[in-house]
Amino acid sequence: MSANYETIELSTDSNGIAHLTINRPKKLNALNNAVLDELDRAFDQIAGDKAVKGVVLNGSGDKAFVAGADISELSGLNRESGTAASEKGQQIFQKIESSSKPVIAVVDGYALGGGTELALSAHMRVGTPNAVFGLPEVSLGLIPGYGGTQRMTKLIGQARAADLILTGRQIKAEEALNFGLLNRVDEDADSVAEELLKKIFKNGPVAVSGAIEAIHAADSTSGFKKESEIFGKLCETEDFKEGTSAFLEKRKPDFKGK
Ligand code: CO8
Repeated sequence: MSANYETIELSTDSNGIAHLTINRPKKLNALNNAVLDELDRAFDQIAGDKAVKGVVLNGSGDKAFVAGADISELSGLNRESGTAASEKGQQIFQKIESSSKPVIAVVDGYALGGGTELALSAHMRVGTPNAVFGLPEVSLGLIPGYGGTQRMTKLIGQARAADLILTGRQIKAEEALNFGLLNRVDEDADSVAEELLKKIFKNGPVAVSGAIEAIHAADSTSGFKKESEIFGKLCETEDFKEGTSAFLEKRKPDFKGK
């Protein structure tokens, strides 16, 4: 498999497992436009590569899976570009979710905001005991915009999703496992993910693809559209400007509620 990527790494092992690593460790693998575009390309490449039977998705370094969308790129968004950015990310994450080859996210360290949303777009999640999940967008004057409001609610239920999305609090691996957000927790999460994939590979590939398609067939598209619209609207608020500026200036935000 060719590897002409700058922000991700992609290689395939002898078991047919593609290892896709987001590789911006100095920025805790934050999702900027370059990463999103390369993720999009990588999943096209994976779909067309007969040697690949499944995917392990992770982040480089031991501190973070992905610490969210790149806040320095978010801070310039307005209503129109915010809606468009949300829709673009949603489309890429939907491509991951609808991959006919099983995708398992391995989470070691922070999976925040868009990082949690990326993990949610995988078919399963395996964490190390250091995994931390959270949807802190409200602390920036925003909401999750890459499908998190939809997928989190579907996965763990409305009450738990509201707890996470409205408070923006972080949860550790054990609570994530209890919530059903993580499938497994293990020090050697990579190996556990690989073993899960090898077990899946023993089954009929057409049945596996059909099962993935059937599992996701119940998704409603109207909720995703609403998420993008609200995300875009929030990009025009003073609270959003204050929230993102405060993060970049390393201070606490002073929200005025407008
Ligand atoms: N974006 C940009 N840069 C980031 C991000 C991020 N999300 N997270 C970390 N970084 C950078 C830091 O700015 C820092 O850079 P530098 O060294 O140049 O100052 C570097 O990564 C290391 O981070 P810290 O020094 O902050 O490391 P700490 O160990 O002190 O803290 C944390 C780690 C707690 C993870 C902290 O970095 C943090 O709070 N990060 C932000 C988490 C966050 O709020 N994520 C949500 C972002 S919003 C989002 O994801 C929206 C998704 C939907 C978008 C839809 C449409 C576009």
